Amino acid sequence: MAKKTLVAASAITLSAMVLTACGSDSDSASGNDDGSITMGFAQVGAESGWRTANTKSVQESAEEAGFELKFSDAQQKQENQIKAIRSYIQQKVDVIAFSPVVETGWDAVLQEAKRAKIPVILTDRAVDSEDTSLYETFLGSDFILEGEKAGEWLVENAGEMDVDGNGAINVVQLEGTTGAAPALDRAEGFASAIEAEDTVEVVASQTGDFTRDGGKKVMETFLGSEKGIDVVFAHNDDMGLGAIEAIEAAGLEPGKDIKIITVDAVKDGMAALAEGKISFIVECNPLLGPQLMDLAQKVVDGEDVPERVVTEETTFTQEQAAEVLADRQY
Ligand code: GYE
Repeated sequence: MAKKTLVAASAITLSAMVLTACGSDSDSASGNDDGSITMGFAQVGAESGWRTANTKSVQESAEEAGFELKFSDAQQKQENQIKAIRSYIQQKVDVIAFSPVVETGWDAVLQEAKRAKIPVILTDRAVDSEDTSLYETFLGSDFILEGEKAGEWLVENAGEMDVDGNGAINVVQLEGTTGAAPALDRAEGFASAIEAEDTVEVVASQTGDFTRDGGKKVMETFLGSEKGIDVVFAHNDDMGLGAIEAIEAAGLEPGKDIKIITVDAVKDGMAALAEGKISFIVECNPLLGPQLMDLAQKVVDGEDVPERVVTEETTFTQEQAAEVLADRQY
């Protein structure tokens, strides 16, 4: 693992954090004739409610900042993202931003961008590369912390989570996309938080690819193969919502017969939490657009930016979800 060192910073105090600056390779005078910036943005796909909110945030913020945005949807395929990045290089955009679908396999295309002197910003997901000069900064959540928060809450609420009261909490895990930073890191954080707890065990774990349908299918399999499931830990709300469908179809009551913990806190997830079908949600903030445009402007202007910008997030219980649901924007 050669990820850049994690430096904690709140979303709001971004500009105060210019510790480990790395300057841009681009001309400070770059931009369109009218001085505006062209950004090529290679999105992962449209796999989840989180992603939809993220895309909207990026598009709206680009417009507000007066950027010209070239946007592509890779349908969760790395090869499509690589193609999109190559086309942005050909089109000589001022800055490339992308959310890498998986962590590995980016060095070649990022070297091409570097040779073309086009700065790259990682947004939402990290890459696992030895060469950290291949990108200017990484803006996104601390996914290990998110997994830890989920595991810690489970341990703190062990009594309630032991649905069959047999003293053993059997957890099934719905993983995100195989090889994606949030899937790897949430699993790692969760595992470390429950490690010391002998009574809690992950008895089965499989990818549902961050989609509702994927979560439903994997949960159907688990319901057939596993005995005495107490808890589902889903790496995102959508897979948790898919699991709810599978649990109900099996004649069981989600939130009562099987407890569910998820990550994201998008509106549909929060509604299921307020309704009692989900027990706890760790927030992952998709509204990265404003910070991304701010970082892109700085990078294109040749200003220093921090090498890591971590978004600020919280967690929600059922009561807290009920309080904020009406005002939830996404
Ligand atoms: O949690 C999930 C989405 O990369 C943080 O991707 C993002 C994750 C998010 O599909 O819902």
